Amino acid sequence: MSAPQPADGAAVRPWSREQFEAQLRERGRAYHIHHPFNIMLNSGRASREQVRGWVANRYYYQINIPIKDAAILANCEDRAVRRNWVQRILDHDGHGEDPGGIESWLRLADAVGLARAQVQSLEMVLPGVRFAVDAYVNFARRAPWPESVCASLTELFAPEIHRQRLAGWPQHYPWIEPQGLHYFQSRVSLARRDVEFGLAVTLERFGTRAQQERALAILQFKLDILWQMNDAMAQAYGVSA
Ligand code: AHQ
Repeated sequence: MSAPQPADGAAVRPWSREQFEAQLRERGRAYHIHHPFNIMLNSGRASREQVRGWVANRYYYQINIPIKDAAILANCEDRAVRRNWVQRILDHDGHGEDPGGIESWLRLADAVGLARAQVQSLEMVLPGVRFAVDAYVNFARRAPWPESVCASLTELFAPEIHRQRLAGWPQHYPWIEPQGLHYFQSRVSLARRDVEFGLAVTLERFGTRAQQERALAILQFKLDILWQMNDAMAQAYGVSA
């Protein structure tokens, strides 16, 4: 996607950092918090089958995050960036006494009444979810690492979606054992920490107007990945208005 060129052929001036950040944040209107399936889930109207389907399908996304992040590390020549980014893998795979986010997600599966073995078999993962997640991992394998950092910025909008779950699910879904929600609690602060670094890298590395427009296109690509996962689940499990 090339930047708009004025008639006289002069390059369009880049946005200031503040303007560029505002442009990135404005894309939050397409975040999956606004998808009908997520709205159903977070407003308490999901059935047990729909909640279980969501947990089993999102498990595929969760186990691929550290693989995606390892691809970014493999592409990144900048030691300072790698020193920061490696923490994301440890957060999900676990480290020392911390069992990690993937284990927390399996505890969420336990809490909603799914058998771990069934979730780990990936037999419930829908084609549309698998394709969307694989598109994200393959993007990170192929793209320059700053572009993959930019793609992670959908987490600009993640603290709110986690807070919605923590605020609503206990009374919406009393049948879910409360300790299963630990993952959402952990992500509120981790997402904020991760996004602070990712945003600083993106504002720094995407300097020309053409690069800034590219960053917006990358963010839209990742927003579409999250949206498509919800589309696939709505199609498979139904979505009540
Ligand atoms: O639990 C999530 C997570 O660990 C990550 C990592 C980050 C990335 O690298 O793209 N994105 C992300 C997200 C997580 N949870 C999603 C949710 O709705 O629970 C949100 C998702 C994101 O906003 O990209």
